Amino acid sequence: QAIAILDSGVGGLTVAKEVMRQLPREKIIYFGDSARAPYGPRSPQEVALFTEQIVDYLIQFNPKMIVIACNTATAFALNYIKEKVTIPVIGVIHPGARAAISATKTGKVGVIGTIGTVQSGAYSAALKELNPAIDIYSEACPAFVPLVEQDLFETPEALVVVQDSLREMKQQPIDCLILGCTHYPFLKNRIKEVMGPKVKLISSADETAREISTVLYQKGKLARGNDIPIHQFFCSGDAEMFRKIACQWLGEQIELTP
Ligand code: DGN
Repeated sequence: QAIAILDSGVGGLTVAKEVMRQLPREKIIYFGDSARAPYGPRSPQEVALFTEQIVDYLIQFNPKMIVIACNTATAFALNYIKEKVTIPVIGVIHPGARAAISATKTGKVGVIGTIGTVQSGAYSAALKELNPAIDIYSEACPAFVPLVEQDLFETPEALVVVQDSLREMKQQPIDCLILGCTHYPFLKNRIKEVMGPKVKLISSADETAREISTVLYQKGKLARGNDIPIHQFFCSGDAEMFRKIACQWLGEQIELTP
């Protein structure tokens, strides 16, 4: 049985890569909804509907758990999907919040994400639930996802966009910054260059992979045996673009069904 991972596009590959590293025996079935990305500016109802459609599709493969590797979809659909299916479902916001709480020394945490994620207040709620004294500075960066989906994240234009988008965040007294969108680790080097060495960047991928491991362990469902899993990738949009970005990010060839 596989772990099903979904995102609005290539962003969830940042989580998939970490799962491959931490849990190399686990097979992954990945769905990237590139045709309908970005989810950021869409209404909560629409994001919830798209997430439900993808979950319905992935459920046919009888996965052992579902990972909503998209912050926007986690903010708007995690609870709904949890009620709908009988297998474990996890999102990326609580793992990201936990990682930030353990990383911050000053209690001043920045959050960047899509418009939907930032407006939902989901990170603030998750951070405050863990520690009510945390100070949170959030900012939406709607220009980032299109850069990543179009494979422009290594270009000089990307640095300009990142500089512009983080101008205010750079003035904040934070000691760590949550990359609250699974696409943003693709821009990590650019973001680091702009924010400087004093701000620690937090991606939810590591902590999400750890949570997957805990859930599977508790359910007695961790993969055993020494077979190398063959992962399966599905994408609703430009297959060649998806393949190019995925191979580059994962450092291997992938089996992709458009
Ligand atoms: N990668 C998604 C997220 O983490 O929010 C959404 C990106 C998007 O579609 N705007």
